[in-house]
Amino acid sequence: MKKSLILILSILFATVLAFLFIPSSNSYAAAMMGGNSGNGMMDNDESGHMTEHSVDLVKSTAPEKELALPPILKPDKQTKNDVYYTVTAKSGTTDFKDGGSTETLGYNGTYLGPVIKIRRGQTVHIKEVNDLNENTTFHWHGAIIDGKADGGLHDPIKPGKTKNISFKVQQPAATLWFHPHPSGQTAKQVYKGLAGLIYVSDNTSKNLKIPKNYGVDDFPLVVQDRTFDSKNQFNYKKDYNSDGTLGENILVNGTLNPYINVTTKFVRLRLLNGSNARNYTFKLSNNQKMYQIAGDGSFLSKPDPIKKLTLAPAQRAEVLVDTSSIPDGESLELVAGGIPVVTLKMQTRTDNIKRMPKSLLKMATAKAGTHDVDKQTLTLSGMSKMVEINGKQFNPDRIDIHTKVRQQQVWTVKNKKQMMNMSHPFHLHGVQFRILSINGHKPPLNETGYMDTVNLKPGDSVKLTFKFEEKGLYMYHCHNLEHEQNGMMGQIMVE
Ligand SMILES: [Cu+2]
Repeated sequence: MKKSLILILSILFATVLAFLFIPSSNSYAAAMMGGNSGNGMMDNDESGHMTEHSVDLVKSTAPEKELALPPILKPDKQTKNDVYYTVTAKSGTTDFKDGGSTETLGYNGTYLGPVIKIRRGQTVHIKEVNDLNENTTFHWHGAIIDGKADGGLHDPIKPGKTKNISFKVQQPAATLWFHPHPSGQTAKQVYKGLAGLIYVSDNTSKNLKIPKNYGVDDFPLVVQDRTFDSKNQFNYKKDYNSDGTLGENILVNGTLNPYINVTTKFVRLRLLNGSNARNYTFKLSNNQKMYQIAGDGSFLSKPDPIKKLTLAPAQRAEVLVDTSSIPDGESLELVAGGIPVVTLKMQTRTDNIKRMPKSLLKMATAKAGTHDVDKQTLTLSGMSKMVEINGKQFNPDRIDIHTKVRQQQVWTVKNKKQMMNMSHPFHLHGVQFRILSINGHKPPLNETGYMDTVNLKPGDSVKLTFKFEEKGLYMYHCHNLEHEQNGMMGQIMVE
């Protein structure tokens, strides 16, 4: 009797242990395999190869919650042509789910940051405050901005210190973002919550008949993947992977299992892939088309009807969803890799716009200049801690490229095909570029606008053209933040 009880108890104990440890040992094993690529890409059709280093997204079991909306940042002061803001990086705690608060970082809050609204032609003054206990920088991702204000790793702001920057907005309407870029700490600080949105407006965005009522028919979606440890913490050290840190839960604007009440026929979703390393392929659950209207740095020339949309880390896209075929009371999900990202719940809806605009932004086809062009070829290669550009790891004391302001540039960026290979999102600071070609072919419509991050699949060769409108030192790098930190980065001096 006593022996059999002990036997039953030990079987129970072993089962409980197995349940407790299998998930973490799996992700540990997956992380340790390192390597191969796809990088947590859920849609294998996008990466074209299987991944060993993967942490699968899981469907949230958290109770559904209305999507959190980042506050619109109130200016400290505003005149006809100038606007003044204060942005403070700080630490705090955030309640994401039952079981305790999570230690996080945020701008002017505890997780993520506010939306900063700026207008073309305006001069923006930002007071950057570091209330963290370590160095940080404020990088204005996608902004055409002086190298000194760009927030690269040469300009760390020490704990308790402040930096003031100013820049004139000289780019078209777009959804940009900001995040830290300090040496060695970027990936961890972003993972813990430092990221915010910038909405650039201009006459085109003002005049277009598209949804633009914030939080009513125009929603930001900052999509991130995070793992909560047993104490509900983001344990960056434990989750770290040298080929990109992945999490199993999708957070949208910091909300787990979010929904939106849809009260209009058309909904505008401004997507930012704010993850360290995961790619997402977004679709609607009923497989209907979305209409992409904007990419990283501008509207497209016209809406692009698409059934799916892949965004690599740092990339943005704006899509319009036509909900007219969905009855009141039903819902539609935006999904990625079969996992719900956000649920759109249909209420009684008003016709906020009658129809999709036929055209959006007048834009000439991107062309490479024929003479007086600075040409560069950058080859991304390697994996894990040995990631390189043109065979070199990043060196802060080395300027890789020298060029002149307003010089026409044509860069060929290649992702070298290797045995173990990954996709790399290539990001260039201080400019918005146009894609001339991808593997010798014209880019698809949704990559014909202005962009600052282009995703290169293994073997891809992408030709870009742009000019630096401002002077200074700028970084270019893989936006898989662990790759960036491990050396897949270079710098260009613009004089
Ligand atoms: Cu990379």
